Amino acid sequence: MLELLTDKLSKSLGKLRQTRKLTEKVVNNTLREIRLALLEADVDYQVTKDFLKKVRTRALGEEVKGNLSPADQIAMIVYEELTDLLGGEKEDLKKGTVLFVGLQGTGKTTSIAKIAFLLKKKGHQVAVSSTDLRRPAAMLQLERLSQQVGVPYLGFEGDLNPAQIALKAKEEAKKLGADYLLLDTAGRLHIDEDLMEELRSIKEAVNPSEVIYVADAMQGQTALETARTFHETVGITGALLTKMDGDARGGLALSFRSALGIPIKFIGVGEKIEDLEPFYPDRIAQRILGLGDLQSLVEKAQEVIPEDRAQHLSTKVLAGDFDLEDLKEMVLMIRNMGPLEKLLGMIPGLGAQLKNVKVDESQFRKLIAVINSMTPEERRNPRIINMSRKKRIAKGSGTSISDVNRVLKRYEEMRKMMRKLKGAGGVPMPKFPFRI
Ligand SMILES: Nc1nc2c(ncn2[C@@H]2O[C@H](COP(=O)(O)OP(=O)(O)O)[C@@H](O)[C@H]2O)c(=O)[nH]1
Ligand SMILES: [Mg+2]
Repeated sequence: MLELLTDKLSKSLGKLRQTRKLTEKVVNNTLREIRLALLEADVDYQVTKDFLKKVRTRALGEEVKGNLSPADQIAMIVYEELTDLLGGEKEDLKKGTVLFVGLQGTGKTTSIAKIAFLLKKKGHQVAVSSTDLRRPAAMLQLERLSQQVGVPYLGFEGDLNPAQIALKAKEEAKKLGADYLLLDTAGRLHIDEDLMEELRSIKEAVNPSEVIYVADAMQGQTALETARTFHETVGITGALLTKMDGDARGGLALSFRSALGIPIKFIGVGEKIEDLEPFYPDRIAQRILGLGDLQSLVEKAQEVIPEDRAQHLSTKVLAGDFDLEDLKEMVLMIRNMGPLEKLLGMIPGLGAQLKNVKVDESQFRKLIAVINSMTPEERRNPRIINMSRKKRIAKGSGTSISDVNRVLKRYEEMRKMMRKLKGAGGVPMPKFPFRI
């Protein structure tokens, strides 16, 4: 997700590291590179133009904050403006009847199941229903998915039209005491008046709390025009971008809010039920700048490991105080969380390096073996690990001295990153580790 942009932006901001002063020339050069990166990532032309204008004004006009280097200063401005571009604050899904609309195959039905799963995990009462009468299999698909998630699917016998189904579902959901009714609708390959009329009638029947437009991120900018038509004819309150796992460019995610004034509420990052993330503009901006997404990682961790361990670990991590024992626990925990490539991208400083890197399981086994062969004292205080200790550890773990060195280096890099994170707490904004 967004790898292309991350790669280009962190390279161009990285070049500034040598610069002592933000002259107009330096700013212009950097902005030219950022412009190319954005356009290449398929970000809307006008959105790119407006964005750069804001960054430029601030870069040339603002006093340098605290003791930030020029590189950090620009990175901070780009970070803040990116966050703003992406929508600023995270927006929750309003309780009530939520209508999902969009073209066929964009991922509406799948996403409804994913959201039901997410909301249920948070303790909400969720029900789902479908008004998609066009394809016989469509309702069955949602019914099956709802069974998988464990939320009620509201289906009705008889000859009902989509608006009637929607209304009945709303009444039924109310009886069940559901906080959310997620309503699926039919799609089309292209926009047509029939579909718009159908969606309007459903909307009128149930007066939804939200109308979520589902778009396939891989379609890039063409999806903006389609979304605009949906917005003008049906009215949209939020967007869900699917298939972000496949789109390295991410132009739609960056353009959507600014071009249409509609917040993105979720992104789909895979085909499985758990492959959905709430959309946090600041965290996405951090990821785009190659700063990782520690917060999401910690949250994911909390889902799979006991609460007290999670608490312990995240406190230590965020306090910049963690040892090899913690590193081991973190790695073991990460392995229990799912596809490694996805998770490692969230670790600050690792995202950009991971491009095209296939995670090598054997490296992780080695890391665990090496740490296991250390004494408790060595794990707490790796500085005491001298050559003879390294030899012993390598022998004990069936690895080599260079493997031991690699583990210690990884640890040192992470510790530095964590320390910066802690240090960033002293600077008013932003609260993330600058890698540049
Ligand atoms: N890789 C990936 N595939 C997705 C995502 N969301 C949906 N899909 C796939 O897209 C296809 C169409 O999804 P579906 O929910 O049936 O689309 P609908 O016609 O809009 O209801 C299915 O094969 C889904 O598994 C996503 O975030 N990532
Ligand atoms: Mg469907």
